[in-house]
Amino acid sequence: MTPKAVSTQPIDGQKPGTSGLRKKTRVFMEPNYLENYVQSIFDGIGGVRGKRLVVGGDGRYFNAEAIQTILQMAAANGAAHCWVGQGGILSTPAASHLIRSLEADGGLILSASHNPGGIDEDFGLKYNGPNGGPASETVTARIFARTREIDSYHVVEAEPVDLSALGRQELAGMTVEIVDPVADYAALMETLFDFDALRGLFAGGFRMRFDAMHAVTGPYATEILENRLGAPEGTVMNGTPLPDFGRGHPDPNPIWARDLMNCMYGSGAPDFGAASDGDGDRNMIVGRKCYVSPSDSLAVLTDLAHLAPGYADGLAGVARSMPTSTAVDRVAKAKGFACFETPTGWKFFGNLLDNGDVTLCGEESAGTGSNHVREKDGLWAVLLWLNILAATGKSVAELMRDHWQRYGRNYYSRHDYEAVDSEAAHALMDDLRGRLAELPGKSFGPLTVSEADEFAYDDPVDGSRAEGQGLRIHFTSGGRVVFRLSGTGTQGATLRVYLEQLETAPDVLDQDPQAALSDMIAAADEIAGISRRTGRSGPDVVT
Ligand code: VG1
Ligand code: CO
Repeated sequence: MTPKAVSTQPIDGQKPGTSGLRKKTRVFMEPNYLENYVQSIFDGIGGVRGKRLVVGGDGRYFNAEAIQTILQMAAANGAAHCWVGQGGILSTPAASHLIRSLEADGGLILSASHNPGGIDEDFGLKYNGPNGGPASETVTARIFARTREIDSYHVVEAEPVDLSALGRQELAGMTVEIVDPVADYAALMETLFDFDALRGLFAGGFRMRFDAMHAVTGPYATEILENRLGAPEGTVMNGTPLPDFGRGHPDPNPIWARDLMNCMYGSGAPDFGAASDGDGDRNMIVGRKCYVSPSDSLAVLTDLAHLAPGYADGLAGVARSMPTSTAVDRVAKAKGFACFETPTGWKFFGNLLDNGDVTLCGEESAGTGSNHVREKDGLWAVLLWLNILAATGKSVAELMRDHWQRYGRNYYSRHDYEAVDSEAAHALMDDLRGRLAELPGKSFGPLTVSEADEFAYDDPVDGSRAEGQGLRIHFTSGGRVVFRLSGTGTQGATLRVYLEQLETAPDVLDQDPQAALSDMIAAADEIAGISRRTGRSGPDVVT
């Protein structure tokens, strides 16, 4: 089992996107593809000799095989110790927690998150640093640079590790330790939330459905909600992780979590519904006949987090990604703490969290989290909602009504145009970028542009700058539309159009968001020529 060096050549396109490298599974399975990328990660972080790493993934097709390769390469590169979730399973937030609590040097997380899984679907891999968070852009740039010049990788030929057996094994001088993927994470949740109150809630007849979408949160939700909190068996739907997620899209939104939506809007709906994504870092919240948009969820949690023991002292500040609605900004203002605006992707929250500037963070894409880990965390958000419901005794619909009455309502929607011809999508963005300066003062239907720019972010902690983070058109009405291209897709380009309009008049707080935003939807199409350039008559996904 002596390590050997295998010669290789750079492979095009191994550039990490919003959240690591995502490609079609078959691409990851091509000769040397995974190996090149793993060696580039190791080289990009200055080698792994003597280091201790956490490894795990969301259980999708190719998860276990890829873990064996990673372990054989970590051993060959001199790593001292790898902790692996049993069966190769670790949710993204659980991996983040393990890196932090074990004081590991970092971790490799295998997931393409909300993208479907299977041999003809998607696979992904990302590196998280010693703070438990996704690598910064400086580090991913170094990793990418290595993929452009790599000429060999190191691997040991060895029998596969038994991923099912808890405890320590040895692999060519490296210790592999298989750990329970759920236990430490569940224990962390017990320190943040009032589990007695939550047990009381379920004992009192409160009913919920949690849709794990056949993805990684199944075992976590079953242990926490059913075993520890006493929710009835069957509370967790689709709770067994499957390599192809039951052929579904493990993306918790009203389109892909249709069964849950039908249940929550049907007769005899339970009190509360929630869903998570492939790797367990996203959350969808829905009350009885009341879907909560992720941006609103962030605002409500920011307003009421102090009702949970882990946040009883209040929040240091909050952060949201730029396209996320400004609902949370008004809560922060009312409470007197800072609200930061960052580019899309959790990696941009890391410095603010490490520096103690913010306690809660969120994205419009159903990501919410706090300083307990350095990733967004689906089940955490569900438990915080449950804690707030228990503490207030109110329903989701009542909480939303209270919130909008007090702060106004940011009507919000995201329209996605998926698998668009890449050239057409880039031409749309390039053309719009070129016209930004001439837009102010122009009218589109009843809307007049007040400002237009391209978002760039200067990190207040390390001074780094991220440019080209989305085109923003503000209107004199106070509303805005944002255009950006996705950095997680694997086919063509995905155009995301984010629409937002604040309403404060008490009699207009109950509209359908698509109706409330109809003028802006028309204006967005006119401004960017979406249908003309993409050949699409409407978006593929509306959230
Ligand atoms: C999307 C979301 C972004 C999220 C990212 C990773 O990125 O918009 O908010 O952080 O996915 O989430 P993009 O570049 O496709 O818009 V996950 O749950 O994939 O780790
Ligand atoms: Co995810």
